[in-house]
Amino acid sequence: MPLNRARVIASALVVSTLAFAAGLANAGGVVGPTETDTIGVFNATTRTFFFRNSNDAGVADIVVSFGPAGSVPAIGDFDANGTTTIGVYSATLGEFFLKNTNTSGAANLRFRFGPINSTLPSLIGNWDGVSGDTIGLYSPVNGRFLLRNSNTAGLPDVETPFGPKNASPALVPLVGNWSGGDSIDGIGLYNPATGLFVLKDDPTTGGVADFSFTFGAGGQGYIPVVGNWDDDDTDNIGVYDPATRTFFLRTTNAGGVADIVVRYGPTNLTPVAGNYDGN
Ligand SMILES: [Ca+2]
Ligand SMILES: [Ca+2]
Ligand SMILES: [Ca+2]
Ligand SMILES: [Ca+2]
Repeated sequence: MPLNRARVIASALVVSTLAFAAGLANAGGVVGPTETDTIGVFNATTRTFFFRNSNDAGVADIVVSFGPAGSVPAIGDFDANGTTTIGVYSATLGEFFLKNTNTSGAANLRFRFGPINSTLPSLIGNWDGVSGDTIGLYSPVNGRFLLRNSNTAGLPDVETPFGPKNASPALVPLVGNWSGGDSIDGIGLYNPATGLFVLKDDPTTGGVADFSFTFGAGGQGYIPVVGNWDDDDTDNIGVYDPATRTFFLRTTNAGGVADIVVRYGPTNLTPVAGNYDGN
């Protein structure tokens, strides 16, 4: 089984006006056999998640509304039972709202982390390899990942420097188990201007990236996504084009053409990915 679940960290909804560059193959999508991460979208206006249990076109398998106005997705496997469930981060409140089922209702976990009226993108990942996914924040100004190993209020357990400080344009933080072999999620950064992904396996130490490659054209408003699309033990990357509601997914952490191309949902939503059905 895959050693980890996927998360999507893109907090900002970026609008693209250009279609994806030619050259990406295998349109139509591929459905993984088991334990596969699959696509979803989040409507920020209504705070509604639309999860699909296969990486192909079709209607949502799970529709659930959750979270206060202004929230961004913060989904994960918080109870370590193999299923990805809903969660949101409210930058205004500086609070995470996490739930262990994909059903509406009150959060199972609600707590403060970081500043109120925050400008920091939120993160969800398994930083210590035990007890499921927990929270974090990325500080663009300091170029640091602020990671906490429990879903409770408190200070970061780890502050990891990775990537430049104050990059312009702002880099988008990523979380994924890039190399497998354990259940620890690594960190990463995506440059929306160039399409450069830089990925690091160890989330707790600074240093050079383990993977560095470009995927997809830069400057098109694409939003990165992370998931285990092919049911091996590694998470891989992809990009979502909000203008054409298209996911371009890659099953290796290297440059090249998309292995899976799926159009899903309305245009201009926020992409997410996870193992919603535990299969
Ligand atoms: Ca779960
Ligand atoms: Ca953990
Ligand atoms: Ca994979
Ligand atoms: Ca699945």
